[in-house]
Amino acid sequence: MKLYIWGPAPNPRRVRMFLAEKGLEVPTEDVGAGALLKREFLERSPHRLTPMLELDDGTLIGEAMAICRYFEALHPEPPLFGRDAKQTALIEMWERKCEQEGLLAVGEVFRNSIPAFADRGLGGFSVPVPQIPALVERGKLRVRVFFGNLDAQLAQHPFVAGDAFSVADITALCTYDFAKRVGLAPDASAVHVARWYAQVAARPSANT
Ligand SMILES: N[C@@H](CCC(=O)N[C@@H](CS)C(=O)NCC(=O)O)C(=O)O
Repeated sequence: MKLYIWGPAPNPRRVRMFLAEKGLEVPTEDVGAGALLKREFLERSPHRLTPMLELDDGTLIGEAMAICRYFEALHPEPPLFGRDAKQTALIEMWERKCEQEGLLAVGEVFRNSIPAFADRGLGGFSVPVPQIPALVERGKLRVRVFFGNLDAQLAQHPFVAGDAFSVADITALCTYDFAKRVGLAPDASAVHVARWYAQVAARPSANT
């Protein structure tokens, strides 16, 4: 088994944090080469994205949450996708919100503004995808709204999806740190996000 990652990129980091929370060690290879992925990896990977998990029988599993679910099924403790129907649904809802409204919004800013990603406005494409500067401002607006919604949720709950740490916190933390990298950390009024961040960033898994 091998996990393919790309340096500090947020999607592979979601899996690395998940594995650390589970106390699992999986052989890992960084297939990044600066702002590019190594040719050997791209030739073998149909979706051209990290993370990618390769099983011993050659099966390739992409998508961070699909990989996490694979390990959750094999190692259910501690549960990071919930224990009962209600928890599972809330975690699924918040994880998806954090990914779609948070992580993808930061990605929109990052991919459309960083010079090293010129002609790579979207990841996973083998053909040039131009950057669209107008998406940078829209992405910033989306990130601001996301952190506002997250703050309202964290005003009511200790963790993103309720009373327990879950994959929703992992995606939210990776989103927060990715946002910091592009100067989009929440402003000082997001006091509940700040309280939550101080707590989850201190977990050993956040050092991945
Ligand atoms: N939906 C995918 C997104 C994966 C993704 O966007 N990975 C980025 C790193 S964060 C990547 O490998 N991009 C390759 C590229 O830009 O060429 C997941 O959840 O794993």
